[in-house]
Amino acid sequence: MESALTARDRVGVQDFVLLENFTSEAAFIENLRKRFKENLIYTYIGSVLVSVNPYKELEIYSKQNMERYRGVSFYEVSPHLYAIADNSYRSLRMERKDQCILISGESGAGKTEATKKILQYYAVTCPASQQVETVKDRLLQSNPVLEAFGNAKTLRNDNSSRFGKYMDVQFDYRGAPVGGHILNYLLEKSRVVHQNHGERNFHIFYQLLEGGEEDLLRRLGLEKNPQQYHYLVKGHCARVSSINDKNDWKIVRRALSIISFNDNEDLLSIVASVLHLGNVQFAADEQGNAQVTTENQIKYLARLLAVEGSVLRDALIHKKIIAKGEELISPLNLEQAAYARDALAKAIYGRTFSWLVNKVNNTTVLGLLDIYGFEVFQHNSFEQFCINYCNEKLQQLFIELTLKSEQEEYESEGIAWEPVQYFNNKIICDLVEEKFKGIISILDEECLRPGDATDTTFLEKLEETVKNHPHFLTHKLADQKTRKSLGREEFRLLHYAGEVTYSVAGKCVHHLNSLSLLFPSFIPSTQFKNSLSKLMEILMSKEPSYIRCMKPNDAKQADRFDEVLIRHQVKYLGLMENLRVRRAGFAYRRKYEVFLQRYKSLCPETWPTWDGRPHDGVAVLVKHLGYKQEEYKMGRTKIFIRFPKTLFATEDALEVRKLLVFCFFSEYILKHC
Ligand code: AOV
Ligand code: MG
Repeated sequence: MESALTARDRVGVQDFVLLENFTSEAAFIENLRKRFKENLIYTYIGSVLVSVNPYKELEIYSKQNMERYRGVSFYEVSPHLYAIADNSYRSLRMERKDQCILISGESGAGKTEATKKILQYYAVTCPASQQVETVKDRLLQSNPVLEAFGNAKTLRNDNSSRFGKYMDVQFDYRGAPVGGHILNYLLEKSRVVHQNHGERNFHIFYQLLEGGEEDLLRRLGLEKNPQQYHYLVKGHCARVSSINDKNDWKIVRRALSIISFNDNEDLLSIVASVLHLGNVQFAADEQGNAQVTTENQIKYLARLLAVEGSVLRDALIHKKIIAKGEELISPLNLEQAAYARDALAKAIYGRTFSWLVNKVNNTTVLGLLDIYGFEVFQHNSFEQFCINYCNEKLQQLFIELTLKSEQEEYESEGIAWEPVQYFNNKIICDLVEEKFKGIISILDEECLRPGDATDTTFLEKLEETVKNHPHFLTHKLADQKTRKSLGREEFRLLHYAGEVTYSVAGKCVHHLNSLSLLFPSFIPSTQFKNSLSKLMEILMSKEPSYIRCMKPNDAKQADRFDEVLIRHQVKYLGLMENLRVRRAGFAYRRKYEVFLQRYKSLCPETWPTWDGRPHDGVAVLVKHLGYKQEEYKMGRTKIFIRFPKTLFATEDALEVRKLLVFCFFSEYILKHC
């Protein structure tokens, strides 16, 4: 039998707070590496779960394994998503407090997979009834539908979520799920009309073409081949080896019917119309005005969108301006018409997506947040800015709540609080969101200003307003050395996770104004900010659990642990900060009952049973074990142990004892059988 000591050597510790050298990043990463090698992808920092994407199927998600975690105390079983899921569920039922599970990490780290696995856990382990089965089905089946419309292949992830998702699951008094609600955030609409090299449009387009029955495609006027559609060829990779569009189509069709869409065909008509729209072409007449040259597409579009062909044609090549109460119609040039076409395609798709989410929604409370991860590309635009700001807010919430809960626990246990030094990223959030002088409010002000606002005036205004901010830099503000790395149409933010340079090109497009006429609910960035702050409010009102996902390499490969990449994520997920907060005082804490139950065999006075208060039993036990005064504290309901080595010594003693008992038994069996 392997001793506790050698096992620890091989597989590391299952909770980072038990690392002897807890301030060392190297020790942290070494522990992750050891565990990853043994396929142990989950590790705790206290109650936070750290997960490393295995990029291969592990045998840890079976129904039997789910049962192992059901109703079992957090620390009695090895770290797992299910432990977090079960713990939240139990707190929800016992303490009657709303819970939320926050899942973060970079693109491809495993957030969406984790969300799905947690939902599956609830679907299997929660009590059921006929009505509940329907709810469970809807909750589970909403996933393939939303993924088909909201996910796409990117360079980083073959199934990347291009929208943020917050999902509420409501449970009744028996703990059965009775409803759910999904909030979605900022779909990356630009993908509808453009994809970078090696990336695809949203899955649904390819699924429909690959899997759609012949007569369906005929009715929609579509050809099977994605190469026929301008909106599908920008990334030059319609086919991806890891994706089976034909099969996925079947799953999505089934899912759509389970969440009771009777009007599937209407939905697909709209999807098809986006493809047709992408194939609408223009030519310039003698005056330089755009004319539609692809009448066939207009014909299909008119039918699919149920509008007059001539009205649609006119709308694509004209703009309407309202000046002094009068409506003026003027022609568009080629470039403007192409822009209007693309804007319409994006808007149609975006609205369809919101409509879908509404349709999936029922009533509401256990929240699951799966949002896009922190992103740094070669070229970062407005969308990356919003995504990273969102992550910045989540990090702030994380630090605040971890500190808060730590402080509260010390207080409720009657133990003196020892302050912790940490980096508070509020300064960056303020830079983005402050009223009047934050980046978002300047952006909106400039973009919505009629007349002469441009990308450069936006940048100048920014420079003027936030110039001395330590987390903000532009070409003009930079020193000689850094200046070279910044373009004139860029600004750089020093996020908590690292530097990102954003391009302002195309931010202040005037088309914004014309578009908002077409679609009055067009969302300016302030609305994104407001919807985020509403989300933060929702999250603050619940008791949070955290899952921090990491990806082990950029090649999407199993068994490859790229230390540089991991170190980067440890840094920007703020894990060392988190560990420091958690280890500020005590490495280990357990309820007296649990501690006594586990170690009572090590002391003749507590073995086999202790009849008094668990608190007193533990006091007797640790005295017997020779714990020194400075090594532990007795709280109201828990014992707090300062150093891992104290606990390890106790664990080792237990191991020896188990071994002794085992030897004794085998001898007994030999003698008597
Ligand atoms: P993400 O949600 O964090 O990225 P995903 O959850 O989509 O990342 O994970 C990416 C891929 O990694 C999946 O498609 C799986 O192939 C694999 N994977 C992740 N977790 C596991 C697991 N526990 N076991 C096996 N394979 C896994 V993004 O949405 O791009 O930010 O925007
Ligand atoms: Mg995802």
